[in-house]
Amino acid sequence: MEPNWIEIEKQAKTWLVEAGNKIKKALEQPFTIDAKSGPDDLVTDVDKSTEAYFYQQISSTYPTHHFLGEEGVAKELTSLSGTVWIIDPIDGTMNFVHQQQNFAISMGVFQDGVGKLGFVYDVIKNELFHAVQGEGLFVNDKKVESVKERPLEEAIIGLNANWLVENHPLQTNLIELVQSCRGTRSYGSAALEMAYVATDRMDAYISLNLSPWDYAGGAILLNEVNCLASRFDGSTLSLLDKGTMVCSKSNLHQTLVDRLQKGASE
Ligand code: 2AM
Ligand code: CA
Ligand code: CA
Ligand code: CA
Repeated sequence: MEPNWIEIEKQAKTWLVEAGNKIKKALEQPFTIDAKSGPDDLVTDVDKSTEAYFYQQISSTYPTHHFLGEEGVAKELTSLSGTVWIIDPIDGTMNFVHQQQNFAISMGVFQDGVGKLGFVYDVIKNELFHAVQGEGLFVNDKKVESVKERPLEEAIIGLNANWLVENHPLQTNLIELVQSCRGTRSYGSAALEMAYVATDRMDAYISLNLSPWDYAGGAILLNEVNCLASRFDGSTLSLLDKGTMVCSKSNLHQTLVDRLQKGASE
């Protein structure tokens, strides 16, 4: 039976607002910070409690639905069949810790692997980007009509400058790309950066290593305004495995894939 998407959208919005309020409250008190894979890979107890909150709400309201989150509160997800919620409770944890802003909750709801509802919620700015498959993209419920296509030399590209100095096979291509575009930005939250491409604040965003919860919500937003998101080689993003990610306005996408691929094949 097809889920009631109107009801699920309403539920999801209610939970996002509630989770956002809990996060704002948590910022008023001390919270624990741990490093995961290294000093630039942080997690706090707020990341974990926020994910647990979504998992509890979703599993009690929709017991047949499945759940994938960064902090692993649910059991491992191995299949995309049925209704799957993919959630990053705090995207931009380093910003959360250091700036207490510029982070977002990211959420994508999929039916048999097809994106149905996407949400990126900037808790502090109170800016909710949300998309409904086939109905469009909205910023605080105001519809975004279209994005402007720009050539590479007029494009603003979001990326992390650390990738430019690391000894990576794609280093030369990334440097050439940065030299060819109008400018770069680095906001430190993949979900927000994807939302910014979808709302014309940037033209593209690239990352060498993202996980499904980083891009699940953003990819659904982008799809509704005719933007594209893929691996660097142009292949489809996996919702179960991590890897590279390039997203942009549709006309720019092939140019970026060609530029990024050049390094991969040499
Ligand atoms: P996170 O804050 O949820 O970890 C910039 O760091 C962007 O890359 C953020 O969206 C961040 O998500 C994501 N990211 C993915 N893998 C990361 C890692 N190993 N360390 C830091 N950030 C990571
Ligand atoms: Ca993380
Ligand atoms: Ca993330
Ligand atoms: Ca996270």
